[in-house]
Amino acid sequence: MHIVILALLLVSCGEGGGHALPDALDAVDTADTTADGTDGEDIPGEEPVCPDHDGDGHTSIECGGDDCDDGDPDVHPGAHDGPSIVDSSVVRDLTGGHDIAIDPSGTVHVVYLRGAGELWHATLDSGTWDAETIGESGYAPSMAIDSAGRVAVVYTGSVPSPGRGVRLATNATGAWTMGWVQSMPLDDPYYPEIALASDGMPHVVYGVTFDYPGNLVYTTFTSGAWAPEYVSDRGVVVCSPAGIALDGGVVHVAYPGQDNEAVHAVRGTGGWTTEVAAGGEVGSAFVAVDSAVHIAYSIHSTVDAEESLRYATDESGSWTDVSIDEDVVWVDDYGCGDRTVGWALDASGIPHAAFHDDGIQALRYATIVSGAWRSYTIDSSGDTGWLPALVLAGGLAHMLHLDWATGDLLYVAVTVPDGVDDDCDTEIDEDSP
Ligand SMILES: [Ca+2]
Ligand SMILES: [Ca+2]
Ligand SMILES: [Ca+2]
Repeated sequence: MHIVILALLLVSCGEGGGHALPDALDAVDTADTTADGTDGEDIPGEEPVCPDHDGDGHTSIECGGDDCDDGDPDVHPGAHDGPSIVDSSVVRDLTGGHDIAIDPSGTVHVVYLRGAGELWHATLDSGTWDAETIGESGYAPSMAIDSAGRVAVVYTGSVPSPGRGVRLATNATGAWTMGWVQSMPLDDPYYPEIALASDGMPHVVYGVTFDYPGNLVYTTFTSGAWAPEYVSDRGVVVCSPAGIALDGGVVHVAYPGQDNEAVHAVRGTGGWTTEVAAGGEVGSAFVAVDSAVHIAYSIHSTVDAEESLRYATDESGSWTDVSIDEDVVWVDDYGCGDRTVGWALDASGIPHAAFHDDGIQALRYATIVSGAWRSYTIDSSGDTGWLPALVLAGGLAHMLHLDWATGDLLYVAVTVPDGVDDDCDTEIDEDSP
């Protein structure tokens, strides 16, 4: 009698109407678990001895297997743990000086120099870079995009045309227009960095004079004119890059001060106030802001320096600092005033850094994973990682960097470490892509 019932069940399954068995049961129950002399058959209602519910080929730890998450097929021994490269391309050959930003629709924008310093703008469209010339020459561009998708680029103007000084190019009207932020002869402006307020208003910081100590100028466009003012009386290391970030209407700037410290300056209603965020032979400093201030700074030295990239924050109520990557040999060697760290905060307030490691001539990427900094080698294909720029969007860290050996401008996007131990070795997000 039971033979008849079994036959009816098998027919029922075979006719495929209403009796679907779990795929995991089909895939993994390869043993003769029913002691009926047949391996791997589908037995309705019978669970295999040790299931692989997510079908990744690994049975769960609970029944003696090694899958630490049997509900996620991407988690199992041997899985890649850490960021993964999801996109990469050569933007352009033979460039120098560049920046990256992402508009509200998620389109990646880059700006870069070609030839004798002609400025170009390109967007990434289905794996292809659509490039256009901005129509002017300059160097050291910094780019920002506002909530309406309008692109603004500040750069140092070229001599003899358009002349020395800080320029602003914007496509806000649909075509590129250029104008002076600061022309000579007020000192000698150079290496501007830009941040845009949510209303599109540009806020720019740049260095002036080549005499030590130089100084730092902040300006914004109010009442129809640029209104430059000195950020501080602490001076600034000659031709060192500074960073700017906005927190609502409050402007934050970080820079290396005249005593080689990392300085944090805030523009409140009463003007500028400055404080020392961290000491050391600081060569460059970059700032990002949420409810706290987050500064990345490089340690400049004439010899290879350990801990040449550090992080300072006032998150705890007072300034603390820590090494971002204790293995990095050198991040600070490209030349006068060039960007040494790509620096951004994600929506959770976690900082992310892109930088060049001269020890291995590679682009490195670092972020805080489970409370500690972790670094990854992203591109060691040539002498890569120079002039790193970084922006976060869509769960990815998008980076732009230069291969010094070939002159190629390179773009790469990686997944942000997810805090999951994907390979079940109890260490979290430890692998480079
Ligand atoms: Ca499994
Ligand atoms: Ca799994
Ligand atoms: Ca792991």
